[in-house]
Amino acid sequence: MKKLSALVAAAVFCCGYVRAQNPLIHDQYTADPSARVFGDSIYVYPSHDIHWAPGVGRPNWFNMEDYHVFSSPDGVAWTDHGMVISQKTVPWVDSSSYSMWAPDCVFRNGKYYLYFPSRPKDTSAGKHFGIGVAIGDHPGGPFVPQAEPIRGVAGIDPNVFIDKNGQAYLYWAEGNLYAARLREDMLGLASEPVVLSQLPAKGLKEGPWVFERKGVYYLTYPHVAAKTERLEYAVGDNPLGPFQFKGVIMDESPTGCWTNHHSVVSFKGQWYLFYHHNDLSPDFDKNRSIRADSLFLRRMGVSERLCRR
Ligand code: FUB
Repeated sequence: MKKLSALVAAAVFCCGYVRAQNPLIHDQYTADPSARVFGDSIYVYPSHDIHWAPGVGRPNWFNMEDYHVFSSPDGVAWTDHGMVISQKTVPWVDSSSYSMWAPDCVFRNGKYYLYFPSRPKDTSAGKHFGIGVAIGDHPGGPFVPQAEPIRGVAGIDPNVFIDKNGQAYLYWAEGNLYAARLREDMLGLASEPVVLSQLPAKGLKEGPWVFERKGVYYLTYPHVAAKTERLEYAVGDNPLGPFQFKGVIMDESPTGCWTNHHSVVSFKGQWYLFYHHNDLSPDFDKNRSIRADSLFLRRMGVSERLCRR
């Protein structure tokens, strides 16, 4: 058995002799990290958990009113680019919902497109989460939100994958995982949504993240197979599936954090898994903190497995 790597991912970003420590951000809660490489830096687009208080959100639940963006040239020193979107400034969002959940950001045609879910002002059609887009000239913002959410999409956890041929795809979650082609302008769907139904049927799946390596499309996602979310992956030869379940990248949180939301990115020759636990809030798992570990592909007989160690 030839191992592609035998190293254990004990710490993050082994750049030179410097090692960053998990969690990555200490002065605020951060969750749902979507990591992207833009230029020479890695950018992370997380959710921003805050404490509940009277008039601020809902007790014992996720409370998120805005997004901050973070970047780093080495994974060690992180710059907070400040608040880039607030629930108060998105025309279609219920500004008292504190529901600015997991976002993602991609670069296309000279612009940065930030995708984010939130509760719409109008929920009369039973749509409790819409997904919107905001456009910026810089990965650190500011971003200008579109007036309306994406038509035909209800759900959370947007992820955008742009294939080598330039076709962009939107993935999202609503109990199940969904996918559709995006239009060239990145602001609307170009195909009917499909359910990625070939995955384990039982247990909540959310937080899809798709990437491609050597012609193989990897779909990675949190799944509640037992008590809390673990990170699994499946592979396919088409961005719209079918995807075949392959295994577990990361087991349930040792600290009991019910959610785990992740992204996978290659930066300066190393693959990384970004995810969250609740390191800074051990007694309340909805005030979370982002982390990152190295990620490896190991050869197992004739096939390859995605492993954290
Ligand atoms: O952060 C709120 C929700 O928790 C996300 O949308 C899910 O993926 C889970 O992490």
